Amino acid sequence: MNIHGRVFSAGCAGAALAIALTGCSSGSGSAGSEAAAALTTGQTTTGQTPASSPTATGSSASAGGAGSSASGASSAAGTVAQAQLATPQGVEVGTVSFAVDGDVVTVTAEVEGLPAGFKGFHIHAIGKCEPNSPNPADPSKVGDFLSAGGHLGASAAAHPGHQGDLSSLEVRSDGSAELVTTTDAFDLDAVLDADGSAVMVHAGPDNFGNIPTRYAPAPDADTQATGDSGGRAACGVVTATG
Ligand SMILES: [Cu+2]
Repeated sequence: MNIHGRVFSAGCAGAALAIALTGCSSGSGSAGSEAAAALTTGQTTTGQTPASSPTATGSSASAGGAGSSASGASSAAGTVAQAQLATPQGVEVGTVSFAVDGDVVTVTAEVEGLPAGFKGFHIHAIGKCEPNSPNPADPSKVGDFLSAGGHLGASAAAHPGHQGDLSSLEVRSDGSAELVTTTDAFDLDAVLDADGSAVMVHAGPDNFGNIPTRYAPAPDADTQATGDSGGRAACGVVTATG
């Protein structure tokens, strides 16, 4: 409760701020929703819009509104790191902010312009968001954002026990989603390490390794590595905001 109030009330103190900042979901018809609608309108449902510039401009509300640089945007109080999410086509689709209180990291996501439904949402181990890139564990595999590697902490546990495993995004019918979740599974030093980290939104839902044995003997290696949430739909390199 406290977290929710802190995050949203801080970013929506007044009408002007509500226009400048995405994530002002406390009222109906927020600026964030309008931005989402505008972006969705300018984009196909699969996010394959070739004209990325106008769409990216339209999504600037998620980065703090007119005149704000992406790095200067802060959609959550106490933000110490942030990631700007974009599709493989370069269309900006939202912002993920990180705030720290003791051992607890609060992750706040504001997303728009994505297909509706639950989407797997993780921190991946390498701070690269490259379309059509090789999987570092198996360079013969090439695909969108594969160079971001596996989940943060994947070598130490099976999914959903990875440090980078997070609650899923639920994208609404208008293509937007908001998520505030907390974790003590990692600290920011692990995210902002030498090779960085990337926030990933997947194309499909995460099964969290929950495969009842009436379907299969046990989750297989792929499930334990990924949660089977499909392709990588949007990615953002995590950067410190100072
Ligand atoms: Cu992932």
